[in-house]
Amino acid sequence: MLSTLARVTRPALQRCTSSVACQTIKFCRRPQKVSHPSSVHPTLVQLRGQQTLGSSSFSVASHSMRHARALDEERLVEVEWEDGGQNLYPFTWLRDNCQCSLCTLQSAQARKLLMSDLDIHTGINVVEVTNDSKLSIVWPDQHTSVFDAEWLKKRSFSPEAREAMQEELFLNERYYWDSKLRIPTADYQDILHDDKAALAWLVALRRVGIVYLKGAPAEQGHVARLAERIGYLRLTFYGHTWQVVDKYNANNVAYTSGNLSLHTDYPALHFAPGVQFLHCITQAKEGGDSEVVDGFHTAEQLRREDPEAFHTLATLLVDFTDTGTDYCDFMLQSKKRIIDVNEQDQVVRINYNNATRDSVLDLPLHQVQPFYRALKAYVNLIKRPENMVSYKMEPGDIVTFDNWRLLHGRKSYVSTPDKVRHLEGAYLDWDEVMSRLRILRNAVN
Ligand code: OGA
Ligand code: NM2
Ligand code: ZN
Ligand code: ZN
Repeated sequence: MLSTLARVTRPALQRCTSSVACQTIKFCRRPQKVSHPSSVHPTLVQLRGQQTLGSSSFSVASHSMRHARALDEERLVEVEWEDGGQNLYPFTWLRDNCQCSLCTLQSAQARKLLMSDLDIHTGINVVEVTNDSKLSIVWPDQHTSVFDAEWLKKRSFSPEAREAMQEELFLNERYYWDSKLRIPTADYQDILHDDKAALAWLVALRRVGIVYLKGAPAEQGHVARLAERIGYLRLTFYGHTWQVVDKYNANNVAYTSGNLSLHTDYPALHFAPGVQFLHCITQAKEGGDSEVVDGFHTAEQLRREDPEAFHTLATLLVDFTDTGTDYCDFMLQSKKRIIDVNEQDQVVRINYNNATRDSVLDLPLHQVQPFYRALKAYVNLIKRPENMVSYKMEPGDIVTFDNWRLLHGRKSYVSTPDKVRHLEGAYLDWDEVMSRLRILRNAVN
């Protein structure tokens, strides 16, 4: 079980490998090293009675400037800090980011300075450190800029500082997991009323990809209430929220009592919902169990075990389709890679629902069989018991998860007239979730 900060900073876990003997959650550093300079400490957040998770970083140390000088040749300002460190700031960047009320609309914290008014070859007339340890610059046109020390330090261009800032903003470090995961769990009412609990929830949702909430009333309306805690939910053709029940003439396989194989929701949308909530209102007597898998962890396993299959799924565009009527009528088509990687070749999104994968397959003949082989290899891998976590939802439970990362499924169930299985679902997007996370972090710290 993940419990100590030491685990978070241990370089041995810089990369997740299945050979690394991690009991429950693997803390996965992205392939490029992410380090925490001394000014940045990961905080700990506790989810009730569960594991402790590393939170986002935030600065605690205060920095003051010893000295500053202009390196006119390189057009850089060199700042020397009291602790002995030095940082370099380009003239052009400093002028562009002048914080005065002529250059910045303070009420919006937005730039007023226009590109047409920015001289990208500007020199500097005077540089000095003020008595209250601020950087003061007089530009050739006599315009003056004053920069706060802490503000400058956070925006340092050193690789370590850039990495720390990006991690603070986006929390992109993930804990990879397998069947040994104990799903982080919290109380629904705590999440609604306690900012610390809400922050811990969202940090775990980001880092682990799934958080289980207990104690919600077993009635409709609570996924919407939870979305309001964050901001607003994501409307789709299935409505603001949607009812997962066995429906006559179902417009989606989810609305039957059949088995749902591991999938991500809505690959038929080019911008699939980032986050999903599912609230159990009533459960079937027989069947209806849930399954979840870490899509990033299993994709990395595929990359190691079957690089060719990984490459195929990370390269070929697959058509998805969804047609019907619900919130209104719809006829969706999309083209997605089943494994999405970013510019640094890191897995950043899984797009896969076998039910909405189109019969239209826009591939040259010779790539058809290799595609099926690759997909089969990935599906066999995600289905492995050692990768899967299973649970059966009870009325009042809400599962919240990263729909860009997790694959989820459900066992078939038996519908009886007296006990109708009913889940209410809703989608959100990561931008809104991360926005609330940052606000909560500021409020809590
Ligand atoms: C869905 C889904 C899970 C369940 O509706 O897309 O995955 O347990 N449902 O019914
Ligand atoms: N529902 C649950 O990709 C999908 O069609 C997922 C979406 C119907 C809103 C199911
Ligand atoms: Zn200015
Ligand atoms: Zn689903």
